[in-house]
Amino acid sequence: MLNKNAITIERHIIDQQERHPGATGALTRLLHQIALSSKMITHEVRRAGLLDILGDAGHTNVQDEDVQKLDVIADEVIYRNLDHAGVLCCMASEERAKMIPIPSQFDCGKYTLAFDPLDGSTNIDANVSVGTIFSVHRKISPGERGTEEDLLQPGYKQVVAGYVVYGSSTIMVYTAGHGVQGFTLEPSIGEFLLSHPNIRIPKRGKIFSVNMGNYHYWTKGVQKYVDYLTTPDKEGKKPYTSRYIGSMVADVHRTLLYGGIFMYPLDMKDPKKPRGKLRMLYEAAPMAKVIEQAGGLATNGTESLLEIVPRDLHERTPLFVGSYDDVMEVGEYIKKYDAEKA
Ligand code: AHM
Ligand code: MG
Repeated sequence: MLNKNAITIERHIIDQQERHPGATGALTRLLHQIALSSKMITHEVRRAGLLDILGDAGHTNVQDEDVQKLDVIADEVIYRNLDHAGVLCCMASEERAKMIPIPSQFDCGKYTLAFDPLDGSTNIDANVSVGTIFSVHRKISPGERGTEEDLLQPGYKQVVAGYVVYGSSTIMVYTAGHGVQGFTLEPSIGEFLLSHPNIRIPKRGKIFSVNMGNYHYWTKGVQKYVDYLTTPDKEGKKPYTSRYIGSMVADVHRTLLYGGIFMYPLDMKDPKKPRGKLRMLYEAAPMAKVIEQAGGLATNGTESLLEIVPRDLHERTPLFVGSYDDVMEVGEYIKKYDAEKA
């Protein structure tokens, strides 16, 4: 039996809408459709070990049917749940090179959606947590249909941002600009229930999260910072411990709950072409919005991730997100050691 105090995501979203008397309900509908998509993706992810689902796109299963990769399935689920809802004017997905228009037979709405349907999907064969990331902006271009201009807006203008972790349970975390709420999927009734109200990230943490295999490709500032985190202090104590799943949604979710820092720094392997890995629009910006709404900080090492205006849909960026003090501190190392190269 459901506790009478349990708050479903539907009720929570409607309560929020009622606080804004002029609201049309479009955002409510959009969040409903995202929650619905994540329930459907949960269903697919939970079957990931089964023969028909696993394997690369383009392969065939035992019945000689085409096998689709889970990230392709997740992309299709989100697209199909939102193309006809009348709330979006266009979409962008990690899975698709170009902007996704709303088909001409459907009405356009006043929002855009950028999403990573299944982040960390290279881990899926090992049963490691994966996630969906989403970012919503308000349409700014004058015409009826959406354009890239509507998607290429800075992160601070996001109306809604969030993610879903498909882990030991499915958790959806989102912000609509008034704090961060987390909902856990109760599988027996298929409802997301408010399990983490008003999440606040600790001001400083004790965990750092980064792919240490890339150490030699980082800038000096990042190397010095990680050296500092891993070197015992004068009393022989090592204040930080390391955790790296390699699935950003899971790594950021842990960072949000426990504090600390998650980083994907600039890669200097080819010094002429330094590059970040994570994508601004549907990976970095929404995570930055969630972290900052919870009281943390998100930068590219030198500037706020939320201030950056992406120039193309799949632009990449270095990323440092987490507890306010920890992200400030890495910024000080970068300023001190890398400034002359910037
Ligand atoms: P993807 O969008 O292709 O799944 O790549 C993004 C993922 C993130 O989830 C994760 O933080 C990162 O790539 C891991 O990269 P690496 O294996 O280089 O550490
Ligand atoms: Mg991704």
